[in-house]
Amino acid sequence: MSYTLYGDLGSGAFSAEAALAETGAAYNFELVSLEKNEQKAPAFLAINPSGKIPALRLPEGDIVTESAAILLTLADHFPQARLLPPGGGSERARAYRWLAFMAGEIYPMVEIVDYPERFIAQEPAADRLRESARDRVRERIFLIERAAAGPFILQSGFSILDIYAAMFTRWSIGRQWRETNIPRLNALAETVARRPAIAPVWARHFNRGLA
Ligand SMILES: N[C@@H](CCC(=O)N[C@@H](CS)C(=O)NCC(=O)O)C(=O)O
Repeated sequence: MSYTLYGDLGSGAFSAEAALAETGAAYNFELVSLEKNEQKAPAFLAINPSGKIPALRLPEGDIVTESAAILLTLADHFPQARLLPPGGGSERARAYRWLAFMAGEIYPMVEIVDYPERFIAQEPAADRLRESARDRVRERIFLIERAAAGPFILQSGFSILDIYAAMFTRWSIGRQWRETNIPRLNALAETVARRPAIAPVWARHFNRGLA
């Protein structure tokens, strides 16, 4: 039995797939097309009732949803991949802090940027809401830029935080803003994209090499 990852290219499924690639585990990728709204189809709602990707089916059959929970689960399943610093120490606490920050403070803003009409129906107001959410994403990513130890977020080295942060650099904020305002995270994303295990995953999801 292997893992099955449900997701789309360029989506939050990137983080789960990149972590899977780092572990060396066997997995299948089941496409759930956001363009076709398949995340809201009954077949997928039976997997994740919140109608969002990614979702991961574990080899034993259980489903894990929520990108941060998937990353933590994979770090637990494959300790030899060292996706997190050792448990109980201050670096682990720091890892939890910034993982929770990205999942709780940044990811929800991305839904507003992508689907402002879910929150306010009227056209001009929806556009203003989208831009305001984009500003919040930028402000919050900037906090990670400041907190990052460099070259990775944690002093202890590469972790799932770097995969997660690299993904957020590819959404909502815009290339020019990214290159001007978050040079350390920009470089970190390029480092993540070049990791041997992740490089093919990055290319599939973001399709344009390091663009
Ligand atoms: N809290 C969820 C958010 C997942 C999420 O918003 N995924 C996006 C794709 S990146 C999605 O499925 N959007 C489709 C929708 O909201 O209808 C997580 O961390 O996994």
